[in-house]
Amino acid sequence: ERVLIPILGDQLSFHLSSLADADPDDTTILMMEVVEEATYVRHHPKKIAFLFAAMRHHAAALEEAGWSVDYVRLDDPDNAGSFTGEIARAVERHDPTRIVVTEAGEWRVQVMLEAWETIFGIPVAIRPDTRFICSHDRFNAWADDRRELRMEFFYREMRRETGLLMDGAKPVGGKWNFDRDNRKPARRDLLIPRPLSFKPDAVTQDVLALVADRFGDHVGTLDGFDFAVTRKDALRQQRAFLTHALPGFGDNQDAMLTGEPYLWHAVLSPYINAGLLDPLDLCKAVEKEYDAGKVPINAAEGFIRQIIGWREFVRGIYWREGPDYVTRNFLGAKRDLPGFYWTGETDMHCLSQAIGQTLDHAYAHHIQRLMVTGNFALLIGAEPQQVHRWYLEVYADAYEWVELPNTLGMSQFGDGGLLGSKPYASSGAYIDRMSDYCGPCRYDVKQRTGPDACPFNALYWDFIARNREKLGNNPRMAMPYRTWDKMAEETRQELRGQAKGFLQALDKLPKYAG
Ligand code: FAD
Ligand code: DLZ
Ligand code: SF4
Repeated sequence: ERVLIPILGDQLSFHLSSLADADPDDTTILMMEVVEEATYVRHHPKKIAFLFAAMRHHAAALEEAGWSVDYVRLDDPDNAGSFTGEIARAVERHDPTRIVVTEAGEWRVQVMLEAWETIFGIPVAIRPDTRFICSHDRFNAWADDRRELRMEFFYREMRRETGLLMDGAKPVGGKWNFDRDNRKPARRDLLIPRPLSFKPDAVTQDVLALVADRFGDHVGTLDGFDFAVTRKDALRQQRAFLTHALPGFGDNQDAMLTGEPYLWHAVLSPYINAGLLDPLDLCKAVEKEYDAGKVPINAAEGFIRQIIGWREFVRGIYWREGPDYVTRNFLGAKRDLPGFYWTGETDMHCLSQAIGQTLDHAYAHHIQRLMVTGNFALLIGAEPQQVHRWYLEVYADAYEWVELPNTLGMSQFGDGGLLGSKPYASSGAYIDRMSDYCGPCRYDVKQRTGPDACPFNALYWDFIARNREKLGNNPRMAMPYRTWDKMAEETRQELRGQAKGFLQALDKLPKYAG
């Protein structure tokens, strides 16, 4: 027999389910750089370069391990431009008796894989992606008999099943969650860790030239590209994180500092999501640091929760909710996302910092995504689908299965509360508490109205007031509604007038032309 095994760009792992029982002697692995994947949204050039470079290095590593790899480059003159088009050409070239593939990371591509059997008239086995800890069936079994899906309870089951940070049936340290010890405000520290910087080799330089030529008009800069593009280098970054940043991860998880994009974060998500690093191995390595007394429990637990809790939970939601999840808009938000999301040019310092570094590095950490860019989009009533598209474009770690629930669900409350029990909306006070952004800002975070007032303040109250019908009965929103109701009518009108003026000015700003 002749087996064709297509490996997609985010499947760059050796222990892939499609390869589990494959025999190198009768298998051809197919890897394809295709224009459709690079342009279905206009990905950040660093994201495309990372993926193509990682794909080319992975193909070489597979060949070294004895596999036959048929690698189709973007500049191949016969390149068909899409996954299905390339499968058609590969079927001609190799005349396979069957195709085996690991399931895709998004509905759009999964639908393609599911059509191949009919289109090509040969058996196509689509296998579960076993790089995740929780299978679709396992997630559904957990979710089916629950009225409300809460990450915290799902996470406890994953702790039990993996045995991570468990002391028999009990959580290590006596508590499941040490978040109370986390979330300290930002402090300047001379010892802020830095992610490693990897010098592009000849293969990566070729990719950088190709991406500059073909996708140089996408927003975001390619300059200073220094991502790891091999498993070996990704493991070096993992080690650097464990040694230098993990000990401070919990304490500083929500902190934001001007000019410091990474702080104590892992900066590993592009590598985990593309398959260069294994999430469970990483968690075991974190546990080992804790066991060795090198990191405190709040850091180890907090980090492991992000991976076996949040990461697995959002994936479960994505596949459970189905392909129409992307259309949800619980709050009926319709505003266009302002053009400055694609330039960083705004006098709101927090936004210019978060957006500017995103365009520079294709990275922002969680609190910047949630409480700065996400919060602002939520407060102005931006259409969740536009917000979703932006996040999918600009982050090197963005694939729909993880980006969509985080954006549309957690950040924009578009699903009405599947991901979080209340919207992550806040005034400028939160940003001021967790960052040093407000000091140099042109606006005054303490003022609510007037020309110098921080826009987040009036926008927050306007958001509360205008969404009363949808949010007024949410018990977790009782406090802000009580505060709003206690305000003098005149104050309420001033706040709404201030927000209205700001939104009118915002709507006159240039839109994104891409
Ligand atoms: P750390 O802060 O060091 O966290 C460690 C790891 O935990 C990450 O590498 C990641 O694998 C995992 N993790 C943490 N939080 C989450 C989460 N909420 N969901 C899933 N995994 C998580 N993450 C993505 O991987 N891809 C995305 O496209 C993405 N889009 C997001 C959009 C919005 C609006 C928000 C609020 C969050 C999004 N996240 C996304 C989650 C999170 O912001 C990133 O995983 C994180 O910033 C990656 O950087 P890091 O590796 O330094 O993470
Ligand atoms: C994101 C991406 C990009 C930019 N380019 C490619 C590509 O040329 N070839 C490929 O195999 N995969 C690419 N990807 C990743 C796919 O879009 C990803 O596999 C799907 O989102 C499904 O998970
Ligand atoms: Fe952002 Fe307001 Fe602070 Fe300026 S004052 S940085 S706009 S929160």
